[in-house]
Amino acid sequence: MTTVLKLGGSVITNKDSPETLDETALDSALDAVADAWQEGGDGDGRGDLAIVHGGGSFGHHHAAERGVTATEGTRNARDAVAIHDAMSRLNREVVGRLHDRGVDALPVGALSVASRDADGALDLPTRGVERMLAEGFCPVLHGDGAVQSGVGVTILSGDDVVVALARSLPADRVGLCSTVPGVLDGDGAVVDRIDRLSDVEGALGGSDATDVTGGMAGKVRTLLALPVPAHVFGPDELDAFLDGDSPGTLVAGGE
Ligand code: IP8
Repeated sequence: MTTVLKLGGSVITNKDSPETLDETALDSALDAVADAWQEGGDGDGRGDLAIVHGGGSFGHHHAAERGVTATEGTRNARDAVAIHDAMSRLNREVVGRLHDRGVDALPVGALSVASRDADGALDLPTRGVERMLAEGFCPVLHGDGAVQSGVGVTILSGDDVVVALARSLPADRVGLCSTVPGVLDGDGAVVDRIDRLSDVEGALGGSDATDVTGGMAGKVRTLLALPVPAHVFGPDELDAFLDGDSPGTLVAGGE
């Protein structure tokens, strides 16, 4: 049973202040991950769990400062590396704190291997991640830059990494832990299930902090392209999701 879990950048960082962790939220999310990883697997204390984290106040501030988005690329290698380095600093925090909790986490950066064609179709080789899982490690990937034909380096969101992983591993369960308890309708209530974007498009606004990859509408559009159902839920439901429950919103595009 392979689970791909994304920890949203807004959950684990303070998005309003550059390169600032939300220590409490990060530690509590990683406690839940460590419990699940130690209980999972075939009784050997290791679960088939791949983690992806978003950019939060690490990647997005650096990307916005340099005018780089998911579609507007840069040909300035120094700028691309500055964005990647910020994400690597966040990744080191996540991986190090997982080690402190007994999880054999390994960092995986996409910039070196991921690419998009001119139409934006993503190629992310995942054989290494598959082998890490098979060897009992917990791969920790993140949103990053990725070279795109004709555009330079654009932003690759953690959601896109989740989709690529879920397709090629393949994943059995996908979860996105966000700051909200699910996808919210116009009245602020959690939508139980989404089968198509038109179900909720009117109710979805942009992100309320600097986010160069599209907020909740972009997230739902991306998840609808998944071959398996995905769950969007808040930090309080992370334990429940990792226990096998179905909290928050089910985005059922792949069913
Ligand atoms: O927070 C964006 O990942 P996301 C990563 O999952 C960068 O959209 C580099 C801004």
